[in-house]
Amino acid sequence: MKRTVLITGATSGIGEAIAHSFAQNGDRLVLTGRREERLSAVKDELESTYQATVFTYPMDVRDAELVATICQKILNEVGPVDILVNNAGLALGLEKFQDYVTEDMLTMLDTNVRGLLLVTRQILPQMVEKNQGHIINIGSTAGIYAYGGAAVYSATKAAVKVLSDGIRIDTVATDIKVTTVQPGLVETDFSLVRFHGDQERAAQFYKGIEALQAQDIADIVLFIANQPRRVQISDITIMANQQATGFTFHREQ
Ligand code: NDP
Ligand code: 8X3
Repeated sequence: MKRTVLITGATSGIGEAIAHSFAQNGDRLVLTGRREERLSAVKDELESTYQATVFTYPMDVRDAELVATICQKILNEVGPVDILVNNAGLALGLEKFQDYVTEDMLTMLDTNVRGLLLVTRQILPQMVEKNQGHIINIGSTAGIYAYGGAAVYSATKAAVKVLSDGIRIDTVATDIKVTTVQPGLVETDFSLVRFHGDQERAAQFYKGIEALQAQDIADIVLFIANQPRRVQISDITIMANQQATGFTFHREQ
């Protein structure tokens, strides 16, 4: 049966790849993100490639009022959400905590933590009402292993894991599943965003490393969502082959 899958941050990278996987699987998609033209482009591609049903709603997850309005609009116009993938997120900067730009710290916190809980707070009640649903939160290996220059990013991703665990406890008497997906190094626009659009620095970062691809994570997310009712994958960590912890990896010279 077709499910309705709401994905935050579906305009690029992992979120976009997840949209492809669910579309190919025959599910209905509700895509959000800030860049409207990217949302339209992804929708067009999914419709033409998979004949998928796709709805798009531009949304900045940091804006509490907007999130409430858009989520209620989605529930009214599209109907109940079966699977929520909280993927929108970012790292900004890679400096020692004492040197960090305060605004960058707050943007990470607002997007990765506040945004995730604002969206989930809007969508979860109708799942509870239906006694069914799946929340898939994109954490990171950074949430398990802190690394230099990433104290705040790592803390936001640790918070994602703990929020998932807490929500799983609060919904334990229901059929709702909660999963944290913790990817390691994935080659997307992540580093370009982290380095404030510095293309050379972003490309340099992946040099000599066979990083994971967004589709690798998307395949795993679909696998998680396609388990039978009795199976709940609570957490999963996926590293690149030459990655040992969050930021310990082997680089070919
Ligand atoms: P991308 O930069 O390619 O994608 C980030 C997505 O998040 C975009 O679609 C962007 O959309 C969206 N986003 C960012 N800020 C906001 C906001 N305020 N409101 C709504 N959407 C927002 O990076 P990735 O695909 O790599 O990142 C996706 C997730 O995966 C993030 O949570 C990231 O932390 C996590 N992750 C990434 C890893 C990696 O190595 N790449 C590894 C582990 C986890 P738009 O700009 O249109 O709003
Ligand atoms: C992103 C993965 O290792 O670049 O969450 O921090 S890493």
